[in-house]
Amino acid sequence: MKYLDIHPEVATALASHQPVVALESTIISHGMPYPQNVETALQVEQEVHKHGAVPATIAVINGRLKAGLSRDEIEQLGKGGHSITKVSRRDLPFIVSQGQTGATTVASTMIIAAMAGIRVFATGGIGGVHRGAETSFDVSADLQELAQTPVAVVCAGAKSILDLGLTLEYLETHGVPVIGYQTDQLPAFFTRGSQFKVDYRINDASSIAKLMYAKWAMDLKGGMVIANPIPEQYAMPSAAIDGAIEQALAEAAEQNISGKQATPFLLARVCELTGGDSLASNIQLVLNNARLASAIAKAYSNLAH
Ligand code: PSU
Ligand code: MN
Repeated sequence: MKYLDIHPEVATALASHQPVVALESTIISHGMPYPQNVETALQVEQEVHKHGAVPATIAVINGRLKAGLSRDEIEQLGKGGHSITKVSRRDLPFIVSQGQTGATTVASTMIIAAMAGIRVFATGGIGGVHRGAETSFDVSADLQELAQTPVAVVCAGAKSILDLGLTLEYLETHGVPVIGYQTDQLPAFFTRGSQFKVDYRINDASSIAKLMYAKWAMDLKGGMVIANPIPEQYAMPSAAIDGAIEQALAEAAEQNISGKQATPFLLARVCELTGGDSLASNIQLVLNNARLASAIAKAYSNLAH
């Protein structure tokens, strides 16, 4: 593909059917503060390596779609923080054609992963249907991407800055399976459960790989959500998190924050309001997702060739 650069280590792994795990970069620039964002991004890559897969952190650098970043590029995205353009599907043509740099969301990371031939992607939380979407129409492009692009997204569910019930309804409408890894409930990012059920519970990585294989062998378009609860010891008390989320939502409404600013604003406010606690939990759940994604990528690479 004309605009795509695959990092040599990633290209070698893909050519020899070795497992590769895609990682996103909006979580670096907009999801966590500096310098923990850079430390975490590097640590997540190491965790993928340790678990037998090759990491491919994805972003757009000077107009090039990158599957696999250098240390300096990760540092640049982390230091830049909110001044880095957040790039989702609709932003790609502008950023690429103008030779600019941007951090990729779940949606655009899926697009670039699929172009490169990567089928498994680990992140923290996906975007979804925002609370009040019945009037704002704010539905993350991540959900439409899951409906059309063949990548399995391993996440800790979604933060309850979103309407989790409407998010599940939207995914159902668009044919996106939501799989709970060793759980019956949809995890709510900082907490292991919620009042919502996943579609199917699967207890091991190789059965998840079989589901991926079956979906794509039937030519069903789109991806799937693999919801992996935060490890028990890092989960947060829901009262502390709910209070921070309610306050952040109220502030966003007061300040008329909307569109692509909404999610980064809410993420940053929840992080500030809960102090370092939520950041530590956030880091641990991403590492946990990287481990599961590596196991799934290994199992899938054994099936798929
Ligand atoms: N939720 C998180 N952390 C994140 C994001 C969401 O808990 O970093 C980021 C992801 O990159 C996701 C994006 O794809 O926010 C969704 O933004 P929006 O709601 O504007 O589509
Ligand atoms: Mn939105």
